[in-house]
Amino acid sequence: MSDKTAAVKVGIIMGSDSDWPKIKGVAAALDEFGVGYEVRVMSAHRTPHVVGEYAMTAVDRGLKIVIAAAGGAAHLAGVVAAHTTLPVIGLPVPTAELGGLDSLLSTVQMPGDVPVASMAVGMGGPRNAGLFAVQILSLSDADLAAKFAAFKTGLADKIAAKDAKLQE
Ligand code: RP5
Repeated sequence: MSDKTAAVKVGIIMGSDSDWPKIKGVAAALDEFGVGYEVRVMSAHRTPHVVGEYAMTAVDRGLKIVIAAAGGAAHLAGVVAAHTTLPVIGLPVPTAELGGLDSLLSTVQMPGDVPVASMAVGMGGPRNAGLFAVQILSLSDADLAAKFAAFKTGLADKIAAKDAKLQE
């Protein structure tokens, strides 16, 4: 669960509530690091004005990063990036029809001058979106940076332990 006392720094938005079961790993990653976030449903196609308003007011509301997840014709991250100076992380959601290749291409293929940092479809995509947000926030937060460094050390320790077990 989100730490209600933590300042909300990350906006997690998705094109439909049907995306949530596939992307909730984003929130889990932020929870691990105690980063505050909000979760909203809004659609680049079904509620375009809501998306525009959200993106245009994000800086004033104290957000530092927006993570935008969508599937199919996944324009949500791009539309947010068009309306804010904040870094935007795009999360392509797997689809039944085309396996998420549709989501990936429509998220990642941004025109020059409007960057979106696109994560993987499925696999570690949602978790990596959360971790990438933590890394960005770590640049101006020494405590968070120390936590992330400890997390990286932990990863290396786990792999070393697995390798050592194989050598037994
Ligand atoms: C996209 O359309 C959403 O992000 C979702 O992945 C997809 C299907 O939405 P629903 O029809 O389930 O609401 O905009």
